[in-house]
Amino acid sequence: MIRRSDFPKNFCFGTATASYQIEGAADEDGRGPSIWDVFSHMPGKTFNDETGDIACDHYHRYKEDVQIMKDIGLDAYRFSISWPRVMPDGKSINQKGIDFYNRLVDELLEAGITPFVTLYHWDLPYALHEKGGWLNPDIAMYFRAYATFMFDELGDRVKHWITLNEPWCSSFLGYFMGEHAPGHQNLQEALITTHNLLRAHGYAVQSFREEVKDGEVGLTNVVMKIEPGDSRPESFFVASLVDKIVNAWFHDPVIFGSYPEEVVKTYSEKGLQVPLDDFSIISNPIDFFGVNYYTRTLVVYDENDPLGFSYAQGDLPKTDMGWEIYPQGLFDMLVNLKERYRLPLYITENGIAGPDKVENGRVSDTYRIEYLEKHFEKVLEAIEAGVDVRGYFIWSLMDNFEWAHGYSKRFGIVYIDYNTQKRILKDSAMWLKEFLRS
Ligand code: GCO
Repeated sequence: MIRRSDFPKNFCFGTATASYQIEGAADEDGRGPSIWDVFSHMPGKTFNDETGDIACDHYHRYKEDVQIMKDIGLDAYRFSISWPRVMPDGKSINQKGIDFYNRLVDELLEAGITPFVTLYHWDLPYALHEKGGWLNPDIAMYFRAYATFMFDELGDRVKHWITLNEPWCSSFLGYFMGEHAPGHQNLQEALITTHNLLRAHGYAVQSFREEVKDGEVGLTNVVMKIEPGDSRPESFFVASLVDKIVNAWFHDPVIFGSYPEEVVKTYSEKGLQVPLDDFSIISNPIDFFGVNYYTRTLVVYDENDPLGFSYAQGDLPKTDMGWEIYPQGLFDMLVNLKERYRLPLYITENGIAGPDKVENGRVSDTYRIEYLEKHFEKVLEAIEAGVDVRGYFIWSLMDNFEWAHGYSKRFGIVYIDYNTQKRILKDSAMWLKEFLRS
């Protein structure tokens, strides 16, 4: 059995959340609307038309939530700042909004929990969206100003910062596949928004170096293990291309100052414009990559698809999201990232959604314990293989608003009864508590 003491001394275990998914209090204390407020209020965009208006009511219950983490014995907590809460129009300061994060940070520090702050987890102020949002190149400067403000306000106490969470989702799910806010379906826009996200990231890193001298800053990407879904050589070829489309596209510019050439060529051949400016900003040196890992993705050659591939179903056991459970992929990707980029890594998200129910006051999520244990083992193997992994954050602390899936997917180690806002520690949380003491 794996034990905490098998991990390096300074290795930190935490949980992760995101503002729009947990905070609620959407109209309170001067918060402005974000693209997710507007999107989730449009009929048909989310499961049962659910929204983050109330979510887990964390805005009011943060003390209880911090106490829960303290009881479990967690070292760290990764949360995100709601940009429209601190800057309702994207640029003017809302003191009550910043007060909330000050209280949260103080509460965490008092509980002995290290805060890891994500600046952008998808809730763009709607006022900025109306100015073109991520399509507008000026967005990078708005983001820099917002980031600078947050570094000034919290940088004395918060030493671990993540600029963006999963720019792939913001750009490709939001602007190409239409599943996420703002719901556009245009590949050219996805390429422009990716670039502006990366520029925003780079400017924020630049400001971080001026504002926070004794901290670290990084970027979190969703890291997908891409494998061919059949044995045709063409499928092997597209698997390698898709790996670069989803993974290297979001890492290479930050480290090498360029997009992977093969992908630039593929897009250009389709008549798409790939923005190629500002790489010196984008590649401002960072301190770590955050890795969000959930599953592998199978792709096969598809001559009818404009980019030549389609997704395939695998036959491994699946989670409630329909994602295959594949711990080996975490090990493989950690090793790949190490070899290609040579940066320290944090696993900033990993976890599983399942059909959790309260029975006699208990939630027995044995499958989640197994999932976590197997992934912990792979992290340890990666460390033993020489990968510099510094921490692991479970997605998520508590059940929450799972974007287009509304409240239908439960990822938490803490169960939320959405009628009463009661928090119930699932068996996985009890297991984790034991593990952290071991
Ligand atoms: C993501 C986001 C989280 C999700 C989680 C489960 O990776 O999509 O960072 O906000 O809730 O990943 O899908």
